[in-house]
This record gives sequence, structure tokens and C-alpha cells, in this order.
Amino acid sequence: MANEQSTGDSLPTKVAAAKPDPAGALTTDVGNGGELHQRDSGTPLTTNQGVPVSDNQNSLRASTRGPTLLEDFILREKITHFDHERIPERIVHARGTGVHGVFELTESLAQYTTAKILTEVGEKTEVFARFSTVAGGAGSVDTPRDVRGFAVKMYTKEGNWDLVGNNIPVFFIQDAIKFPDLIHSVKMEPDRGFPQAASAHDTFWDFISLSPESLHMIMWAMSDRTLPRSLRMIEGFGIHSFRLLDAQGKSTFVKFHWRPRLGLQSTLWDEAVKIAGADPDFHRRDMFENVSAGNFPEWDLAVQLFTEEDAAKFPFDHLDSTKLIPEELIPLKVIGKMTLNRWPNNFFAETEQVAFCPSHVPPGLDFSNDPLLHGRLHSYLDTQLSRLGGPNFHQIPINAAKVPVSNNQRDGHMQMSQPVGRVAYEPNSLMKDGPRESTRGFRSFASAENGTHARIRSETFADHYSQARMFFNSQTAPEQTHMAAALVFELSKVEHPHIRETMVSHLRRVDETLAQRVATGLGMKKLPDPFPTDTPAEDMPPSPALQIIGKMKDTLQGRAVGVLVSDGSDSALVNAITAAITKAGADFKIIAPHIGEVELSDQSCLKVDGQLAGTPSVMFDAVAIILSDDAAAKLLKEAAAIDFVRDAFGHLKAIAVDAGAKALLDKAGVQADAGVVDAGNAAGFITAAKTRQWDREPKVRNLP
Ligand code: HDD
Repeated sequence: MANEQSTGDSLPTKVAAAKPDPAGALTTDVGNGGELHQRDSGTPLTTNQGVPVSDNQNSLRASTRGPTLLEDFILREKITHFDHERIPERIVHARGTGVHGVFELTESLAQYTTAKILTEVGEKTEVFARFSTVAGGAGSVDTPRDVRGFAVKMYTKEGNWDLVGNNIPVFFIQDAIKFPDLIHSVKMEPDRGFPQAASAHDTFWDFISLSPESLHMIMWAMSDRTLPRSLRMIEGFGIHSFRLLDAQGKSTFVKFHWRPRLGLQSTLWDEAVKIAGADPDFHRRDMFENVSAGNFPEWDLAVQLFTEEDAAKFPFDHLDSTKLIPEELIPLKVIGKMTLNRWPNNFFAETEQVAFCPSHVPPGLDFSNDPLLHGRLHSYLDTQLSRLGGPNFHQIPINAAKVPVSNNQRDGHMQMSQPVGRVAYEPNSLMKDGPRESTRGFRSFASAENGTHARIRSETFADHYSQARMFFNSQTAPEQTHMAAALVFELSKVEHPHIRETMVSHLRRVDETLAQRVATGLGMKKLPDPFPTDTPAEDMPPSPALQIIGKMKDTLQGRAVGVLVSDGSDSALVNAITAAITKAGADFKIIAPHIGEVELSDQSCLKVDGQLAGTPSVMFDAVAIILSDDAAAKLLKEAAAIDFVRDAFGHLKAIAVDAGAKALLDKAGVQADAGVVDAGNAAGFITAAKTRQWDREPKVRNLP
């Protein structure tokens, strides 16, 4: 039952003087500042035992100024509950943002599986998605360089299906036994407790340099994929091969992909760093604001389907999670759409308590033999037991299946159900309508395994460099440059030269030009020898589907534009540009030197969304600056205004400017280019704003 508590909507009324009742009769409350708290005006405030509370401002005292009494069970209950408000945060993916939504199937996979969610076209299934960073704690910022978790719980008619993926289609390691070491290496170093939410430190790169299997994932981690512009604009991948099983038990392998309808988009590193300071909740706020405003983000669910025979022809092993199947080899088939359309009522109850387990699959799905997946099938259930306190976490509303759950499991911490009758076992003859096995129940693929029982890594897992090279070769020139810059940044934070050298020796196996660029960036006089390997990279055809820039959609939809104005700004220009932004499907925020309203040139008033110093240009995809001459002259002395312009330019954004704004650009040392558009040319500004000005990058930054 819901714990009914005051919503806080009825605020206390301030009165001039509230008098303490000397006899202690509860006719008047004395709170801090002499506030009189309205009694009997809303839902009664109660203890957790349902006892109404008459005074929530004062603890029970032996005398007016005297000691507080142990007898005060109301105080003790309230403080005790507060003391236990926190549960252990997730060891990884602690920082997350959850949203409710719906999945609708558009193409049936009935040929391959019996799973209803994948066969009943038009059926809508409720979902809860949680997006996360990996390394940082629950209170860390939203925009570090990090992989993003993409976990979706689908409340299907045949039980819950958790697709617990990331925004990158491969992983760091091939075997789950290495996972604790990987995570310990990236987390805060144990002796010093830092760095928080950062891979740029010795222990991470030490581990990576000694784990060649991670090189492909490192290429992704150093790409702009780990700097997403918005959680609404990331791809999601189930990563492992799963199985689809038909009614005869025939198996087809499947990989799952989520594709954002808004397209992929990333930030630049310098921008991400500045966003972290300007708004540590940047991604959570972006999701909250858009879902609340009805701009529901959507993803297509696509599958890659292949048989054992297809897999035998791949030049890699699909059971190895450090490998992907290029779309050019097995094309994606779109089968449905997920729409996220409802913000949770309560962050803790839903986003924090949601428990995902890759082992949660409905009948008609099954697992492949990926050794990383097999470790996960154990780990997630185990972690929920300590994080949520016991084996009944499935009864918490956010985790509960939307279909009846009936079995003979009993008791345990926080048991919420009250089973009736004397039978708690099966088979039995005493409870005729008790839970029984079902012919529609979950079945595992009947596989014939043979081979040596041993701690062994398959030969087919030995190639660590070919796909790393393919990924690098598939990128556009600016994306390759960003990867080199990211490696230089991260390895520059590494204190031990031998770790830097080992990393460059691996990079020589991936791509000589990349290795050279990074070595130069790290001030190395000569290249170290390539890392010894029996399995050097084979050249694979590039896969343009792995780019971000090349795949960017020609749209401003779902993006945000900052419009910097002042009192006296030209109203016609402001109105035309804001109308064009809205027409393009984007959002705009009015920024001004002061909060409240600005009065435009035609005396109309415009509500201000953000004060200049607290709303830097890093919060936006493009900016328009329309200022009166007076305001422009004043802002020439305002560092926040100069930074606004300089950062927008440095981050390769389109900038719309009027005459007043041009003075600001000059002061910021900005030399206008094609991305700096006259504010009178709203259409030209929208076109420029749909992309970054990549040509500008070499002019504003010395890149490796
Ligand atoms: Fe994991 C959480 C994704 C490998 C052990 N993982 C977690 C979450 C995501 C992933 C998205 C957060 C779920 C949420 O929002 O609550 N993990 C992955 C992916 C992996 C992967 C895509 C590789 C393909 N993970 C992995 C391995 C292990 C774990 C190999 C252990 C052997 N992961 C965990 C965990 C977590 C977790 C410790 C922490 C909190 C939780 O499970 O519920 O059990």
C-alpha cells in the first residue's frame, strides 16, 4: 500500500507572533521563525504505525529548555528511518536516470521465436528504461567520458525481460572472471579515493595495457560515443548474441540494437568538461524536461539474425563480447519502437530500486555460450540480494512482473505476500489449483556440448586488433582526431611512463598513424616496439555505420538553442529567430544578464529562462545573440558574455549575430566563418545549427 504522506503542497502560514502554550496543551505550534503550522488542513500526518502526529516541529522535552526525552518515540522513529534512507549504491552504473515507456512491435519474429513480445504485432508492452554512467558514484556528474548503460525492463505477458546493454556494441573483456579487476582499476584508486568518474588515471590504463582484448572497446571509449549530447541521442546494444527459439526448439542467433529516432549526437571533450561544472545533472535534467514537455524520445528496436552456419563463416567469434557483427555483414531488421513517455513518481522507489538481471528472459529467448554473459547471469541476481536487502526484491513495485507470480518460494526478508493454505511444495495432491509446470514454460536450447573441461580461452577469441582497426578506419577524419586527442589526454594523466609506452605499443597494432599521433602528443621521442602478438590485425572493410558524424540526422529536432538577449533587443529579430527554432522542432531558452523579464525594442516583455552567468553556451547546440547597443557595450566587460561567445565558437556551434553581438565576437577574438550567421537570416542559421562547423576545428584547437 502506498505510504501516504504529506506532499508538502500546503505550506505553513507565517504569522507575526506565535505563543508557546505554557501548559504544553497543543493548541499552537512553535516552529523556527515563529511559523504557525496549519493543523487539520490536509491528510493527517502519521507515524509509520498510523498514529496521528500532533506536533512535527518540537521534540518532547522534560521542560521548556530542558533535555529531550528518550520516551519520544515519534522523534526516534522519524530519525531512525532517516538514518537508514540510503541503500548501497550500485557497484557500477550507480549514477542513473530512469523513465517509463512503452514498446510496440511492428514486425513479427514468429518465424523464429514463440516469445509473445516479439510476435504480437501492435501489442504495447510497458517498459522502464534506466540510463547510466559506469564508473562514477550516484552523486557524480552526468558528463564524464564513460560508457552509458542502456537497460530496459519490459513487463511482458510472459514475465519480465531485462535487456541490460550499453551504448557501445562491444565490451572490455571476454570473460566475466576479469570483471572485478576491470572495475577496480577504473574506480577511485583505493589508497587515495580519487579520481571520481574518470578513466584518466594509472590503474585503469595499467590494467588495459595488460589486457589486449580491451583494445577494440578502448577505441569506442576514446571516441565521442562516450560523450553523448543527450541520453535521448544514444544507441543501445544488447551486445551478446542471444538465441530465439521457435516452437520446435530450433535456434536462431540474435543481437539487439536500439536506434534513437533523434539520431546520434555527441559533445566535444572541452564542452563535456564545462557542462560538468555548469550543470552536473545535464543529462538527467534534459530527459526530465523533455519527457515532462511531451517530447518523448523514441528508439527503433532492430535485430541482427543469423544461424550457426552463418556464424561459422564470420572472421571472428560472435561469442566473444569484444567483437561486433558489422551491419554490412548481417543487416539490421527493425521490428519495433520504444517510446519513453512518463517520468517516475519517485526517484528512489523506481530509478534506484529497479533491479535488472540479464537472466530475466521470457520463453522463446535463450542465451548463447558467451562466457561474459554467463558470468552476468549470476552476478546481477547476486548483487540485488545485497543492494535491495534480500530475495524478495521482485516484489518492489518497479520490479514486479505485470502478470501473476505463483510458486512455492516463501518467507525471507520483507516478504509482502500472504500465501494461504498448508501447501508450499510441488508436486502435491492437497492443493488442486496450486501452481503447476506449464507446457508454455521457459525451455533452454538443447545443445550438445563437447570438448575439454578446462580453464581455457578459445583460439577463436585470440584476435584483439582487427576490429579495433576496423572501428578506427571506419571513422571520419574529425572523429579519428578526437580519438587521438582523447588518448593523449587520458595517457597524459598517467604518471608511469611504462604504461604510456605499452599503450602506444598496442596502438601500433591498431593503426600506425594513430600510434604516431598519440606518441607525439605524449612527447615521446621514439615509438616503442609493437606489442608482441601471434595474431596481428587483419584488414577488414570499413563500416560507415560505426560513425557518429557520418550518421548525424539532418535535423534540429530535439535540440536546444540559447538566445542571448537584453533589454532593448530588436524584437523583430528575436521573434523571427525563435519562431524558426520552434518550427525546426527545437527548443529555445532565453538568456539575459538578469532573470525575470527583458523589455524588447517594441516594449514587449520576454520571460527570461536563464541568467547569463549560470547559463553558459555549453548548454546548447547553437546560440543566437541579439543585443541592444547599450547592452553590448556593457557586456564587453562581462567575462560570462565573452566566454559565452568564445565557447560557442570553440565548440564549433552556429552563432546568429546582430550588430550588437558582433562587438562581443570581436572582443572574444572570434573571426567569423560560415557558421556565424546574420541574425536576420533565420533560415541560414537553422541550416548551420543542424551540424557542427567541423572545418573550424583546426582553427581553434591544436589537435594531435
Ligand atoms: Fe553489468 C550493472 C551493463 C558486464 C555486473 N551492467 C549494469 C548496468 C548496466 C550494465 C546497463 C546497470 C543496470 C541498471 O541500470 O540498474 N554490464 C553491462 C554490459 C556488460 C556488463 C552491457 C557487458 C556486455 N556486468 C558485466 C559483467 C558483470 C557485471 C561481466 C559481472 C560479472 N553489472 C554488474 C553488477 C551490476 C551491473 C555488479 C551493478 C548493479 C546491478 O548489476 O544491478 O551486477
